[in-house]
Amino acid sequence: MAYNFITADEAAAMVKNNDTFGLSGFTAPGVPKAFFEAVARRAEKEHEAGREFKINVFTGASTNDHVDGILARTNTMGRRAPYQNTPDLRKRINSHDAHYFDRHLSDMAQEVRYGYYGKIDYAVIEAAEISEDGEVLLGCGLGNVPTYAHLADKIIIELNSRLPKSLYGMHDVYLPLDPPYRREIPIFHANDRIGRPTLKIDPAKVVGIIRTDSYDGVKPFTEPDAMSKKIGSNVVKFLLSEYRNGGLPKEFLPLQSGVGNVANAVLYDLGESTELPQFMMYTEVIQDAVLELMKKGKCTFASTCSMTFSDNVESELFSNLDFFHDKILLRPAEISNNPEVIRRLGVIAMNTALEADIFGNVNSTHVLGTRMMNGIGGSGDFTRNAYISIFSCPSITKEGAISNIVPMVAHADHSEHSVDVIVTDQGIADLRGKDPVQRAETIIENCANPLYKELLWDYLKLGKGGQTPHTLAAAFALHVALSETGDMRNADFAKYC
Ligand code: 0RQ
Repeated sequence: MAYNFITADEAAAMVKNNDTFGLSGFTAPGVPKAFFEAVARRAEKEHEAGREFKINVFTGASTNDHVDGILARTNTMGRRAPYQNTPDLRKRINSHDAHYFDRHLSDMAQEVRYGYYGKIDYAVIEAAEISEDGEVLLGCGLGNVPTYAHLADKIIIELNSRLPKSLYGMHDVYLPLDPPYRREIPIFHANDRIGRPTLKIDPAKVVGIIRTDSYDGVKPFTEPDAMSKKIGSNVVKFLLSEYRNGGLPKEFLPLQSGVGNVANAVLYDLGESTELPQFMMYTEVIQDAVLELMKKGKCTFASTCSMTFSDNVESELFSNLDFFHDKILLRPAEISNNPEVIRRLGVIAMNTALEADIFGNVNSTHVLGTRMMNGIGGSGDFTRNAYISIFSCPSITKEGAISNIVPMVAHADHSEHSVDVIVTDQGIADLRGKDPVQRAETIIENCANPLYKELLWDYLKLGKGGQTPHTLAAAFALHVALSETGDMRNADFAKYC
């Protein structure tokens, strides 16, 4: 079949107000880079002419400035799910210009297939290559592309000449059946391959191919700061002691790690440890540190949804693909984050909290319980199903004006029933087997910052009984003090009791 090569502006001219798009990719990699810039240009003209023009965007996870950034700045974003992390879009979400619903990443594809969110008008897919009969060689991030491509009425391909054809074989494209026909996901080791190396689409749906030529634009990895190093070294201390005490099997277990500085610091320290054996990763994102661990032979394999490498590291990967080819497998989000597989493999989950409370509940998403930061991402998929689930955060933020350990989280993403361990720069709180008061004592003693310890002990002592001795009127005293005075240290429980 002969495809129609078009410009991004020609593709954008086809778009109608309120169309819904499903995108390839997960974090910046694999996400389209030209089409939505053109849609934003079109939107500006429509808005100038006084016409309503917004689109709905469903992704794998966060995207890049070419999608979320530009659509937010031009106020073109309508509905958006399941995860984002762009400052401009965050503003639109918190002012209700964009309607964001924050879902577990493993759930999104099946929920779209179940019909929760209506029909998908277009799938927009970044590709390294497409054959005449519709075999698509995908880029460096998959997300929910198999589902979006399957359900969309029309498909737009962005053919990126930067992507080497030698990526062939690094993808594991798999679309499960839906209930009541769903079978087991047959992954028994992190490196089991279950799907196809390419995405098969119906070539008749392709309305145009846009040529592109750019990197994913992931910012270079910076050396972890002192706080991240302290937290990272405490996480590693905990893993090592578990390993020594037989709390983890001698073969070790696959790791999941979130994104950011702390995750990189943990991986770096794990690489330095001579005591820990080689390990695999079963995760949603791999960052620069993982390639280093692979070169050292410490990490032998990574199953992931995306290779979120900075541009330099991505170039290094592309020029050494022979070495990395059989060490990395890219899967769709509902497989990389699949609860059944995570539980079967016994994944060690390491994620980040905005704040944790003294009883072990975690807020990963809402600043002061109201303002959306990013979203739950894959943290819930892994936390709930992990062999052991670790949350880390600094003990204080903004030079001590904020305690990240609070009496009660102002929004709960991960409950006391799923969180096993909390780690800060101050230390480690192992919550397993402890009742709520014992958990509170451990968290205050080991994880709270000295600036806040007394305040948190005072709160615990206020309790008048019950298994979880909250004093409801005073539970948010630290948050209220932060919003009213700019500093949680001004909290005054006496005002409420
Ligand atoms: O603000 O940007 O003004 O400096 O929040 O905080 O410490 O830089 O932390 O970048 O690692 O993000 C939970 C948001 C942490 C992230 C979260 C302020 C702080 C700073 C950012 P500034 P840090 P990080 C893998 C799994 C959910 C998704 C997930 C996240 C800014 O890890 O989105 O886990 N997780 N996915 O100053 C007010 C507090 C605060 C606070 C920090 N308690 N109150 N502000 N800040 N704590 C990835 C995927 O799913 C793809």
